[in-house]
Amino acid sequence: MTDKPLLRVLHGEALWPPPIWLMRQAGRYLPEYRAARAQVRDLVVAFTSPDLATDITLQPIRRYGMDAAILYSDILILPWALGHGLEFRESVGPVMPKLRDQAGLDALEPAGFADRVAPVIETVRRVTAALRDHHPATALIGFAGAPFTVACYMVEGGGSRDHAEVRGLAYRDPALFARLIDRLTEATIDYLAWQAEAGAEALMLFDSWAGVLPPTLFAAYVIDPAMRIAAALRARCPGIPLIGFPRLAGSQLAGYAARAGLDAVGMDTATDPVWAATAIDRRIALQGNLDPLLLVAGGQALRDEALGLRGALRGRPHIFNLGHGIVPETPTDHVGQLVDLVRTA
Ligand code: 1CP
Repeated sequence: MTDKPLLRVLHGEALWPPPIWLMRQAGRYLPEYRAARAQVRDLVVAFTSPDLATDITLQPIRRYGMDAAILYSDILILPWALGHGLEFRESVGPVMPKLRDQAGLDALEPAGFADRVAPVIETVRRVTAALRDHHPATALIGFAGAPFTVACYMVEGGGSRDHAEVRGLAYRDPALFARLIDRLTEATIDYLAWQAEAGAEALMLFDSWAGVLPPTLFAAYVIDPAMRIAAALRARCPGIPLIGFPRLAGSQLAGYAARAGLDAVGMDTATDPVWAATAIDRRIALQGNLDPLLLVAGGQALRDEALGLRGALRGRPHIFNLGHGIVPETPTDHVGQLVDLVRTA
């Protein structure tokens, strides 16, 4: 068994104080991250350079000693590795070809997938070794985008405000959309299993756009793929804890938690943790959900809300985190203050 606090909570223990890590903890708010990124402008290159990605993954651990490191990569590396083009444009975001028909699906190249993700798996190996030698209480979280969220970017050709194209395709051609989700589900299972085999100690599925779907599509494209991924990983990597984050799911978070077969679910900023604590079985750990903007504001508001959140979930398995990623404007001092505050008995 493990002594790492994050893993103990994922195995169902309620710890006081709770373990803490923060989504996007390796990112632009850190001066050392901006310095590392200045050397490699192309983000895809940064995500697939094991030396650089290992260093960036460890930056917040060196500075703050978080309970988890999260692999420095991106959810869009999976479609990129399936041969779907990807470019991160400065101040635009990700740009990809638009997958809208069978020809787009046929153009994917699953045969090259393992080779293209090999540098990411090498990063997992290196981070695992570095944590073992230098940060033995910190656990490594591997991750992937959930199939629906990855499909959003592939169908829209990048980020989107209303996700009209992806929902339109799901209604217009459900068979094609289901085939796309299937292909992504299969690739996600392999990708997460490879990360676990290389040393990742927990795996997280980011479904950032789950909340744009009505209940029928949510069941088919969010809950179903999560169930299939969880079942396959249970068979291939017994014992590895799984975290799901269907962002903006609202009350659908309860059904997701009940059916997906995961060890923990993430709460987004809008979720009431007291509601989640009653709506979700106690055997499923809750992760979240401080407003990232409080970490920008700092001061009394940050203290009150952080301690309120921590106290509200006392006695049940809870991993302290934000409700979404750290924003670049966040002062580095505030992050250190939050970690200290959450860890004060
Ligand atoms: O240097 C930079 O400009 C990098 C910005 C950045 C970073 C730090 C991007 C571009 N991706 C990442 C890393 C990243 N992305 C991680 C690493 C670990 C960490 O948390 O520290 C993770 C887990 C992600 C996941 C991710 N990427 C999600 C899911 C979580 C979420 O934020 O909702 C999503 C939606 C993306 C897509 C993405 N990556 C980057 C951009 C600009 C975008 C588009 C966002 C959008 O559509 O609004």
